[in-house]
Amino acid sequence: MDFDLLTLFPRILEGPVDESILKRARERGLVRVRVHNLRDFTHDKHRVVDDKPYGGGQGMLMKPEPIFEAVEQLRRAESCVVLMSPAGRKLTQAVAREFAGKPHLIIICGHYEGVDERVREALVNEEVSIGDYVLTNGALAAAVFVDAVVRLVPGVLGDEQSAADDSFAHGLLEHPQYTRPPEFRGMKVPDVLVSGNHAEIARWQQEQRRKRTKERRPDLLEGRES
Ligand code: JF5
Repeated sequence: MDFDLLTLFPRILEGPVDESILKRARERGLVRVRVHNLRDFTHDKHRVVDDKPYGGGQGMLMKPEPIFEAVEQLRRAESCVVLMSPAGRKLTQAVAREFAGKPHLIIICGHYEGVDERVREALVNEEVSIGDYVLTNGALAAAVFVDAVVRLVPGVLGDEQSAADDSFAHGLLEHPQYTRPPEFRGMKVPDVLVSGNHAEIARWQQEQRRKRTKERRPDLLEGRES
């Protein structure tokens, strides 16, 4: 799977892209990620990427020309052009799964007060929000989006089970987990987990997932049977 990220702040994306699971996925040839500085798609002496909004109002908008130039250079027949913006579809695990099936994503990171509307009208296929809060910089939102999508690409996680088994795969929160030592500062690992009774353990974990979800995220239980 192939990602092209368009941003005014490429260094914000270089850290996440060059570390950990994403780094390994790239080294294994499972994903390709290129980060582009939108300033490199300007032609004027001062490499201007923003301008004042028509009709007044405070703040600056991203100019359409560098974004159009970049997308037109990078786009292929199978590309999906995504704009990171608080006005987009809310990112959920289901949305991440949907995007993990696409061969090429071109991701535009919004900055300033937003982008010229003609970018949306003529270039953008999907607008994605990572949540209802304000960021100054769409590159941070893009890093989150790419992370959520990449880990769902087949082969990226060492153990294929890790993606299948984790939170939201069941539609529930994860059960409590413990590692050694069996007692730490007077706090003990629940007896059932050290019992060796695997049927009993599985039942306990399922019950914990249900309880924890009911208490903390009842919204996740709406419209589901168990
Ligand atoms: C941004 C104008 C975009 O991309 C985001 C965002 C996504 N979810 N929540 C926030 O913010 C960056 C800033 C200004 C457009």
